[in-house]
Amino acid sequence: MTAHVDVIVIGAGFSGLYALHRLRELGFRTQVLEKADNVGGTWLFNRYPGARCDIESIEYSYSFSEEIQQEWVWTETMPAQPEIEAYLNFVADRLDLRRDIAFGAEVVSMVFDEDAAVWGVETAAGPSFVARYVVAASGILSVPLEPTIDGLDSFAGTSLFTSRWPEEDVDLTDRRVGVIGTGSTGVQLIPVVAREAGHLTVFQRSPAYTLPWHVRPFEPGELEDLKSNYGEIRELQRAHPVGAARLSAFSVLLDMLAMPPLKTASREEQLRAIDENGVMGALSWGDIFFDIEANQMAAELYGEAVARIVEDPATAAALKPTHPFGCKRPIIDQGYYETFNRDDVALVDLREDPIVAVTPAGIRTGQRHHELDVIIYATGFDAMTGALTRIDVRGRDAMSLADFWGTRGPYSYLGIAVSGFPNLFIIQAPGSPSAATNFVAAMEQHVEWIGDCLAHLRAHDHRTIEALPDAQREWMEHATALVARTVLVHPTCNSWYNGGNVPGKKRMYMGYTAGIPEYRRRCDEIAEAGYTGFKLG
Ligand code: N01
Repeated sequence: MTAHVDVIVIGAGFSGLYALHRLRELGFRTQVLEKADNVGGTWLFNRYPGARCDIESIEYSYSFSEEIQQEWVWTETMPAQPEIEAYLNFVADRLDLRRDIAFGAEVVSMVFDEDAAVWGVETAAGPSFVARYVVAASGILSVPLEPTIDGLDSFAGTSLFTSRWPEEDVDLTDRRVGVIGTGSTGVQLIPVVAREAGHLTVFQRSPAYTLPWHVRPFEPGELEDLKSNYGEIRELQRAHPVGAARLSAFSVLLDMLAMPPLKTASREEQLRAIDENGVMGALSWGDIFFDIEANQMAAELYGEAVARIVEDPATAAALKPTHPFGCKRPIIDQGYYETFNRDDVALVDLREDPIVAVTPAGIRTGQRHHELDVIIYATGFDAMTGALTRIDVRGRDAMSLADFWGTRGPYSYLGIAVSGFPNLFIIQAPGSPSAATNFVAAMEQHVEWIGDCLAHLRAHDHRTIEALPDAQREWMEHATALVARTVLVHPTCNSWYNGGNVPGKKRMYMGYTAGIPEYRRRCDEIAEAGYTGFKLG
């Protein structure tokens, strides 16, 4: 049976839930298709020990509803995964969203019917849908990157993946655990696993830059005070380039830009910086995002700061990063480097001693065999494009979105629409601010802009909207020019920001770095001028 609706929304994470609410309010018959059995998106699957957001809870939350922001009670400054999952469930119930969400409904194909100007959407379980519009709220970090290591399936112990961590408790007590991956996920997980496991071996390919951060419960009355001031907090957040005006992993980067240059700093000044501020002091220089030599000097200083924390000189040296700081997403931690001072934690530097294979009893590197009971993979995501390229999306002339992005690169217009794919809106596509900002703030702007756009199309009897190729090309040139002078495009930078973490993926920086307010201004200008750069049919 095929159901007919106005809009299909793919995904019931942060964006899909708000899209459903907004579009329903505007009077569109909207159906959400969610592959999981509950709401939450990436915050449902990534339930590994230590999972936590690195933006403050009062900013990493919906701003569109005064009732929700007053009623929900956050317990900590930066929320842990269980609290975010509970929050999204609360929102789904509070707004009565579940009645329009089909769970266990994984979208496998979407074909645009040019004559009828509608999308035909098929799910793996069978039910199909026809809708004038599709809003892909399928997430920027929702498709795990499965490592391709020889023998991975042969392991006789327990294999765990951070991106699909089991719901039931995992007992690591007295077990020999190996962790592969030292990005944001690994850096959060490693100190927690070290406290629980009998022995932990960290298999590190690229050492991380990570800044220590104090996360704490709210003091009595503190959250109430903040809530009484929510209007102002949201206003400041809205005006802030990263969509988070309070201290966050992103705002720290912006603060660094305002610091004096490292290249002209004396040795005394450099040492004072790490005396006073440790690893943070090593990186707090204004020139390191634009000058690769300054960046390399900062990496050296960072290594010195790490060596002051990590007692074993060989381990400290192995923890010193070699890629430019800033070219990967910033990371904050709670006790990461201190973890390596434990007797029951070992570090394997895969640059010196690479993994050869997973064996039934552990991991074999070039130099030895590491016996393990549990292997945890924290190996990242096929970000930004991965969710949609795993669906067979066919636009005009049966053009495949996966083929287009795979050959041309991850192009879009405004990070929201792709030429050749009419009536498809993508929440935070490549070319949108998401990657370098508070995702929730960036996403809310997208949902609101899309809602207004659909209302405009309905009011003016349009059946289609499609990005024009020239507008798309100019947008990507503009987004690319913004980062051209920065270390973000340095050739040694392999990150989910540029697809460099996925073998064979077309490499291109996928964010928009002029900040959310500037991005919003441009989007609004385009809408007010009658959706310039789009063809309305
Ligand atoms: O993924 P990553 P992540 N053998 O890609 C390594 C968000 N997030 O899940 O760098 C050995 O950063 C890989 O090594 P290398 C946040 O946006 C947010 O950690 O490719 N190693 C790297 O060390 C973040 O940026 C929060 O050399 C292998 C690691 O795995 C994004 O999610 C918390 C390997 C992957 O790091 C992704 O973070 C968590 C292999 N075969 C996540 N394959 C917060 O809000 C990969 N690696 C705090």
